Amino acid sequence: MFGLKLFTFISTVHYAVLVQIDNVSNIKVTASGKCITFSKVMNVFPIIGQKQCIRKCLQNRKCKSVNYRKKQLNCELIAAKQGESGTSLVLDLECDYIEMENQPQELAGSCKATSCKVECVPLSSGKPFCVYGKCPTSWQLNGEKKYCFVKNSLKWQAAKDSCIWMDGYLLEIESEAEQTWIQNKTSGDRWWIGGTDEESEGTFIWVHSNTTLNYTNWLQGEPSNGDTGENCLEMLTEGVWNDKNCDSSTYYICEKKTFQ
Ligand SMILES: [Ca+2]
Ligand SMILES: [Ca+2]
Repeated sequence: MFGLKLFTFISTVHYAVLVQIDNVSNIKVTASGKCITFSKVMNVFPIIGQKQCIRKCLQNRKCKSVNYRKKQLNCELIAAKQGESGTSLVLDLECDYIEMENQPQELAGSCKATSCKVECVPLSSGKPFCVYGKCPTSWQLNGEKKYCFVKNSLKWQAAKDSCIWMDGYLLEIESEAEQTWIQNKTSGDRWWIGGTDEESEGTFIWVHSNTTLNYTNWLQGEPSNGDTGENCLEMLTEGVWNDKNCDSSTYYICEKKTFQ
């Protein structure tokens, strides 16, 4: 009798463990034999399992879907999903296309409910660890702020994302002193900074702080909202500001607090 009870107990525990594992493996392939094409693959991980591939995507806030290439065991993280502009789903028999909705979120481990801005890695201690990219040059110190001048031309939105990836934000100029310091570092080039009037035409805000502009340094006649509309803030070669089409590409400046 005792033996039977023990057996029942063990079976129940065993069953519970099985159910738990089974839940975690409950992956839903969105489209088997198809791959998504999108100009920007965020990351590629070679020779990893499908579940691991989904885990990598769930741990990255920008990742919306993956292409899993079954023959090479290759995993591509994609910052878009089917139906979004610039994407198309194409036939590829060796590929599984998988979106992140309805996947078992527990695959992300301690990174499940993280506040990491971009990528999170669960440590063996059980704590989540936020991973950030590096400034391609080096952060330059000025008082309580530091700045990264990136001489790589991007559209405004991509420049903004790139700064977040470095654990910073697109530059916000709040005083004449800050403007002067920046200007001495940048003359001769044009740079995106973090202001936009995309939400409400004519009302520029600093997008990271979500505040209106106190200090301004507009070129005379700007902002003009010229041509087909100009909603993003750039600093011109002489340091004065201009509103410009957000889809044009130019250098950019990231900022972060020194003790962040
Ligand atoms: Ca505008
Ligand atoms: Ca303008």
